[in-house]
Amino acid sequence: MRIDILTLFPEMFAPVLGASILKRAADPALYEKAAGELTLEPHGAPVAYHLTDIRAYTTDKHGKVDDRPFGGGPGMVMQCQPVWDAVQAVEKLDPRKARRIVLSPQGRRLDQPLVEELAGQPRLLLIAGHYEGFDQRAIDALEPLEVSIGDYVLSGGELAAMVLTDAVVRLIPGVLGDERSAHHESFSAGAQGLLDYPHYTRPAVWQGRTVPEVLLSGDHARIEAWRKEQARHRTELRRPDLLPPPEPA
Ligand code: 6GU
Repeated sequence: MRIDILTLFPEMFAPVLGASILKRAADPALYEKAAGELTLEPHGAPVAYHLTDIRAYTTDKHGKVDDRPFGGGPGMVMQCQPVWDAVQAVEKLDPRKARRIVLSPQGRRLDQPLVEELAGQPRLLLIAGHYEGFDQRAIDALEPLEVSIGDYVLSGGELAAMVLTDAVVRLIPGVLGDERSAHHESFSAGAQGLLDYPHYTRPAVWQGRTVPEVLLSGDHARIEAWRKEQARHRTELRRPDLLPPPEPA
């Protein structure tokens, strides 16, 4: 998958895309043996990131990309020209049609089904706005999917773009070492929409706290049943909204 990110703050992304799973996903050295079994980008990794500074596309001689809102009010609005021209230029860099996404608190709330759908796309183009957001005419002309990451307000779409990128990239084949890890976690189809069960590792006793006996038993059927029960119990307690509605009497 190619992921284009358009932003006024490309420097925000380097530390996040340059660490852990997001870094591994774009490192061709890790996929030399896997060629043939996986879909790889031209440089040889499952994912390619491409960052674009929207300001580089403004035709304003002072580099301006925003202006005061018509009708008055606080804050600044990002103008149509820089973002439109940036999208046109970036889309030409690759023949694959990009799924355009604007990160916005007015968007569709991101959830795991949407993440899974996006993970199946060959190319995403993420547009992060700042200030009070984009001139509505830019949104109308671009016809993007607008996506929010939750009901709270961020200063800009950049952190939301990183959250979306992380959630999507870890589902791309080859990115996680063990394909089962993604499948069983909270909210994935493999966990049937339940929260995850609790995890334990060595030592078996820490500050007087023990590990549930069943996990040391070696009885894999019992372990699986215990984990299922824990997941259901936790979900009931913490997130009853995730459980299927009870059958009407
Ligand atoms: Cl995508 N952008 C901003 N500015 N705030 C948000 C958001 C996005 N999602 C939740 N809050």
